Amino acid sequence: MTGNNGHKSASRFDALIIGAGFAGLYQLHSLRDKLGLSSVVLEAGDGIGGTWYWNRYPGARCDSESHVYAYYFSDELLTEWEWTERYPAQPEIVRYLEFVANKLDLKRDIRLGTRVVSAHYLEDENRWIVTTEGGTRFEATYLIAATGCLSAANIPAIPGLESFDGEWYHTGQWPHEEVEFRGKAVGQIGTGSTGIQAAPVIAQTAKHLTVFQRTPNFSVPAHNRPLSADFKQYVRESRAEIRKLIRSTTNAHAFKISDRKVFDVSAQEREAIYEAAWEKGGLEFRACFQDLMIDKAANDTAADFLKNKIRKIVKDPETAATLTKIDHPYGTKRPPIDTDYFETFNRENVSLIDVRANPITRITPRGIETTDAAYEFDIIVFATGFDAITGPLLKMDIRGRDGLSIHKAWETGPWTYLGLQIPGFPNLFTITGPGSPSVLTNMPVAIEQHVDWITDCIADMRNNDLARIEPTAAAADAWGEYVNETASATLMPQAGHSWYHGANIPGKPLKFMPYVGGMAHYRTICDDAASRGYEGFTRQAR
Ligand code: NA7
Repeated sequence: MTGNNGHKSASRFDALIIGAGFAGLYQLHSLRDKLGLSSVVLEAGDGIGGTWYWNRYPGARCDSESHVYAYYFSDELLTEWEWTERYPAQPEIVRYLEFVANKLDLKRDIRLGTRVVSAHYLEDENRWIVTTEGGTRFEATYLIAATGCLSAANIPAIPGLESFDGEWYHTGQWPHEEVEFRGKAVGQIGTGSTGIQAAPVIAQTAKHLTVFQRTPNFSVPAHNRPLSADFKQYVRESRAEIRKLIRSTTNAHAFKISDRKVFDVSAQEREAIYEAAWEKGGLEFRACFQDLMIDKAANDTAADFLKNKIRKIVKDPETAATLTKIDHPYGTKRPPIDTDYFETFNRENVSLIDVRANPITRITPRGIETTDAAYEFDIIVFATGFDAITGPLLKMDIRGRDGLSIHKAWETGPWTYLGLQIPGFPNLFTITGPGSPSVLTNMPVAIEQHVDWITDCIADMRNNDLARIEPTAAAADAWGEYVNETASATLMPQAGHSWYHGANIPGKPLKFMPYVGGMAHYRTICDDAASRGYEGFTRQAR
């Protein structure tokens, strides 16, 4: 870390990384320990963990299975860590990341409690100037946004929230102190993956839980359980095969999507396949058939199966009807997995309100009003999701060449090449950015692939004495069209309210953001671009 005059400077680095989650930690290790660059991570939270630092709501747990929700770049990390449950709970994930950070001695280069508010590129100096909320200034040649896809909380602008006399929390900004639900009337808005995890846990202690549902959701049981000694041994011994598998599958999980098609089997066989997948539990349900995401009639068979399950579980027919009025094909919104979500509606202390039929009109000092009723609460829980994928980047004042702001560049939606870089923003890299598979995958695999690509890219530039890289506008245009076409070839666009295309945020430009073509294929595309001399990018010496 040397300044202009050769003296060490506290604020000038080769690389600045924003965010200390899975992505930022591995990026720091890669740039600092593999390339020897002076690098620092700026992290808004007072601890590491990124998404998992903030999402500590009741029931918070990852939907990826624990043995694949881990870094696979290091055998040492893999052999020294042991997960305890089939799906890792939030505290265990944070413990895992602490273990990694300590093992790799990362903390000395992480500045906690340091929220980045702006990042401006100075062309003459080929340098990014980054400013924090506290007014501290950092400078670097490379800027890497490891800001996550689901880190900008969406608190809907419901009139009157400020007048509410009780406590209220967004699940993605959950307090570190215990929230006491015992004896309390709780209102929960939202029934996405988060709401589906939180409701059963809150219901266990609350006096009464009222769930406000706008869009009903499919959900498959998680069947979480402690991992057996045999399974732990299998994971330890088979890490090479597991690594190979998760790097070869569409969604970067340890399961392959079946080759068979829905109507290649009899109705009876199909039912048996769905039943077995339901019993097994987890995200693998969508891998039962290869055409579930492209053929509506095929998808309907899965949707019907899952709706029938809800009707069997939920005793009150009216509640069951509200839960099964699902308006999108299965899997076109992120399919949640659950522990006793539908069973929770059989409890005496839980009720379900259909806010599609009777929307929420305002929040009052005492609770929530809809068009037809008023409800009183001690606590309101917003499980209302995120300004996903682009939100964390747009929250910062990022300006590239000639002062071009990211807001302007993305006026009609995100514009990137490979989800890795943005035209006009030299040396800025976005880990799991829009246009990459990101949220459609088991994230650590997508993160490792991006970090490795970025690290190789920077190494190659330095070896060739190149100062800057950015994609061409033509490459970004073509990539955007391809991402869009790929999504349009599936049923994905049929989910009207999905955050995948920004529809959950009023005024957000509608554009399908993640690349649906699969992680393995995407990896090849990125590798090919690099091996063809960074095709689609412009690289300059000065
Ligand atoms: P999601 O999946 O965006 O879910 C948010 C939920 O909140 C969803 O049911 C929304 O209904 C509901 N919502 C949002 N705003 C409102 C208002 N104003 N009124 C009523 N209901 C509202 O976020 P999650 O946190 O559950 O999950 C995000 C991802 O984290 C998840 O997919 C995993 O990848 C991990 P809507 O569906 O928009 O009608």
